[in-house]
This record gives sequence, structure tokens and C-alpha cells, in this order.
Amino acid sequence: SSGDSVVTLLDYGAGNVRSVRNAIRFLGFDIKDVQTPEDILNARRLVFPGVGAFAAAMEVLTKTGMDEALCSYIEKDRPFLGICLGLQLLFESSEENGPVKGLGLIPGSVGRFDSSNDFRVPHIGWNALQITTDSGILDDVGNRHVYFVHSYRAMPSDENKEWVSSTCDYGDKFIASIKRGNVHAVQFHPEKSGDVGLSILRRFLNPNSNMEKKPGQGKASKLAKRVIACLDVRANDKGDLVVTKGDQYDVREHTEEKEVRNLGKPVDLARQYYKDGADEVSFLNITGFRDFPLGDLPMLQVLRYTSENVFVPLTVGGGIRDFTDSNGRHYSSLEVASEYFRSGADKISIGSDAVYAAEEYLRTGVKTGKTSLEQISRVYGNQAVVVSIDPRRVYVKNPQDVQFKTIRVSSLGPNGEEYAWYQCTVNGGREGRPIGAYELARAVEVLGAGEILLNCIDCDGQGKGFDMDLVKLISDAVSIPVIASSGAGAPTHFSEVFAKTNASAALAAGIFHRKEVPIQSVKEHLLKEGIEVRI
Ligand code: 1PR
Repeated sequence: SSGDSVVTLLDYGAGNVRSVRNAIRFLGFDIKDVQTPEDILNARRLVFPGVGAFAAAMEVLTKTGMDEALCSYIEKDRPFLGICLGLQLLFESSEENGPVKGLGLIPGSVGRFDSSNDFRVPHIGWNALQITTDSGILDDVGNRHVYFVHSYRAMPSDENKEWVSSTCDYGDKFIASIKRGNVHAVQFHPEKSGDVGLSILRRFLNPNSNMEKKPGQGKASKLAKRVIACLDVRANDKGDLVVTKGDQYDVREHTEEKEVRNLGKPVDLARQYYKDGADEVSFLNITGFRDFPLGDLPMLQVLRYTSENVFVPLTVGGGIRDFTDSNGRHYSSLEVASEYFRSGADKISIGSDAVYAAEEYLRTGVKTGKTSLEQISRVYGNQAVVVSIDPRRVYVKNPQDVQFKTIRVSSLGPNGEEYAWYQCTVNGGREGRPIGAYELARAVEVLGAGEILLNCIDCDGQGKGFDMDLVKLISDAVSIPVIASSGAGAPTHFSEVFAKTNASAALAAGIFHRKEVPIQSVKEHLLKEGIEVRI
């Protein structure tokens, strides 16, 4: 291939760079990986997708001499695109586990969002840009949303104003992108921002192409509520990986054979939902609690294929825990998660293992740092770790009868009970545990969860709406984003959950699989109700 179609990529091996690779390839470019500092100096155009923690990244860069190469490349005004941490590292320092020194090319330091002011941290989701100068690459972003996921941000100041090309409002007005000459960096993820993101990448890779300037459609103004499509995946009795869907977690048909309900192929459905406008796609490997997911290579294949042309965030869950295989080889939960990230996942979700971790933490009051939740969030950042909760409603006559947080129910229990608590379960709802969803949510936030996926066994597959009592309880209990799940049956259920609770996102499976309601109709309905969504 001619040198003109080559993009040099700086990947220091800290996480999921597969999506950036896929996006570059999708746009018709070849990738050359940086092996030595000289590769940086010789690059025609360099993409630097920073992942992981600031300090760890700086350590690798200094140890390899890449820090100096990067500085001299950028000082020479060579074509550069930093993404996320790849933007932050250009500043003088970061508060993340620090202060830690950065590359020092741009005046200013990187600090944490303040979660005390009603804005949930991490900042996860699709937000709007305020463009301050013509950056050349953001041309047709106009009023569209782009995808952010981070807890730290750099702030504009008099000293760095010549660099800032756009800001984003999230409690703070922080720097969303910078541009000086041929040097660009973005805090959001173009490789995860659908068509808008791809066109930003295309403009960077191909600055001379005369792309028409499309007027910005839509009217993005703030963080959008997310609509997520969820694929519960497992092997059917023939051993094929299928998308299935349960009623209150029972995924078998009510026939004599009791076969696993089959709603389609995971990769095809994920692709379809991306085209239909899903803001994220989740895969749950629902038998992960008993089958080892790394033995389950098809699931890794599903991620690899899906991430080739699905450019919104992908979450995968199921089976993230320590495991010893039949040959006696031990795998840590961190290795399992790493394999998922390498295969194309942006976030992993932990179910059962997070319940055990929370129970132990509440019993001892000690953070050991050894649980899967803590380890994965330390290495990949808490924005990459979702905790999936599978609670079941338990009615009680008297709140004093249980040691868990109860709520006054909005409709009475079967024996006239006025109260309920939500009992957490493990192993796909098969075993109830002595911990409530409220207690679990608060504990996992402390242990490093960046987001909560809140299912509800009672509502799952019923199509009667989300459990509003539960979603309200949990979304008010924590300051990380909460995804409401289980029970969506109509567009009004989505507007209801956003109007009446503090959920940041709503997830559904059955109505999308059965093609009862397209994602687009859900979004149009939300817009009509005055709820901001990505279009
Ligand atoms: O415990 O870490 O191995 O994770 C297992 C994961 O698999 C958990 O996230 C758990 O929620 C999920 N899971 C286990 N068994 C089932 C099952 O259905 N038998 N699925 C299961 C959970 C709930 C949602 C569903 C929503 C929306 N299913 O994923 O998509 O309820 O459905 P709806 O819109 O049709 O109502 P670990």
C-alpha cells in the first residue's frame, strides 16, 4: 500500500484500542504500530488513543523514550490526533492518583469532575460540543452528540485558550477538543461516536478531501439519555451461540423439549441495533457463572466481529471471576476481563462476583483491593466497570422485619404488604443472597464500579414497564450512572423512567428482539416528551 494510506498508531497495550484500529481500517487506512520512538518521529500521521490511568501511561512513555519523541513530533506541528487520555497527557499534570507530571505541551492540569453538583461521575454518554474555533475536523459535528467516558478533565484558561477548539458543559465547562496547526486531540471517543465520530476521524486522516459541509442536524444541548439494546447470549442445546430472552430469567420454551429460546445471531443483531440507533450494545453471557468464558471462544469472536463495524460502546458481562480450568490452569478475573477488552469490549459487567465482594466489604468494612471489581477498576479505570444487579422484590409487612433498606411500594403486595426490599441474587437469579440492591449499589460504588446495570427479575420480559420503585431507590442512592433494565414494553415506559427517576439510561431486550418497537420510535417518543436523546 502507498505510504499515504498508512496511519501510525501508538498503542502501549493498556486496554481496548481495537475500536480505534477498526475505525481506521473501516475508513480504508492501514495501521503501522509504533515499536520505537523513531516510529513516532517518522510518522506521516499519528493517532494516540490513550487508555487506562494517567500515571501508568506516563510511566510507559518515559520508560520507552516515547515521551520525548511525542513532544518533538508535536512541536514540529506534525499531524497528530490524541483521544481521551491522549488529550489529557498533553497537559502539565493530572490529579489522577497524583499529582502526576504530564508531557507539559499545553498549560494547565487535569482534575476530577466534582460529583457533588448533581452531575454523575464518571461522565458517561453522548454530550454536545460548543465549538469555539474552526478545528477543521469537527466541521460537520454541528449540533450532534459525541460519546464521552471519563472522570477527569482539563479546563480552559487564559494560558491555554489558543489550543481550545471546543468545550463541553457537564457541571464544569471543560475542554472537549484542542487544535493547533496539525495537532488535534479530543476528550470524547470518535471511534465510539457512530457516523459523527467516523466523519471526524475521516477529516483528520484525509484533510485534503473536499467533503461537503453538512449543516448540523438535530439540536444537541446536553448529556442525552441513552437507549441501550441488550443481547442475552448463551449456547443452545446444539452448542450454537444464540441471542435468547427469558421471562423472569427463564429462557426455555414452554414446550416438551424445553429448548433454549432462539431470537437470532448475536453479531447480526448487534449490527442491526447499531444501524437502528442504539446508543450502546450490551452482551450478557448468561451462563458465564457456570461455563468458563475464555473456554467460550465464540463469545470473544462475537466481540471481535461486532467491533469491526459497530461504532458505539460495547459492554460484555458474564463469568468475570477467578477460574481454574480442567487442566488446573488458574485465570484471574483480571485476565478474563483483559481478554474481553482486547476482543473489543469497552466496558465489562460483573454480576455474581460483585455480590460476594459487596457482602465481604459490608461484613469487614475493609477494602482488600483483591476483589475482581477493585482489580479491574484499578487497571482499566472505574468507567470501564459496570456492576449488573439481579434483584427480586420481597414484600414485607413491617420494615423492622428486615435489616435491609425497604421502600413503601406503589402497589400493595399479594397479602396487602405495604413494604418491600430488593434481594440480590447470583448465578442468573438462581440463588438469593443476604444483601439488598440498595446496600449492594452503595458498596460497589465504593469498591470502584463506574456504572450500575439495574435489572429486576420480577419485571424481566413482562413488558409492563420498569420497576419504578426500584429504579428510583437505586438511582437516588449512588452518584454513578444507573441503567434501568427489565420490563420495557412500549415507548412510554422509557419516558416514564426518565421523567420519574434519575436513571441515566434505559435498556431493553425483548421489545427490540421481537421487533415490536424500533429503537427509532422510542427515541422519537422521548424527543416529543422533551427528553434529550441522540438522533
Ligand atoms: O454473574 O457475573 O456471571 O453475570 C451474569 C450476567 O448474566 C448478569 O449480568 C445477569 O444479569 C445475566 N443473566 C444471567 N441469567 C440471566 C437470565 O436471563 N437467565 N440475564 C441473565 C439477565 C436481564 C437483562 C434483560 C433485561 C431486559 N437478563 O439482561 O436483558 O431484563 O429484558 P426485557 O427488556 O426483555 O424485559 P455473572
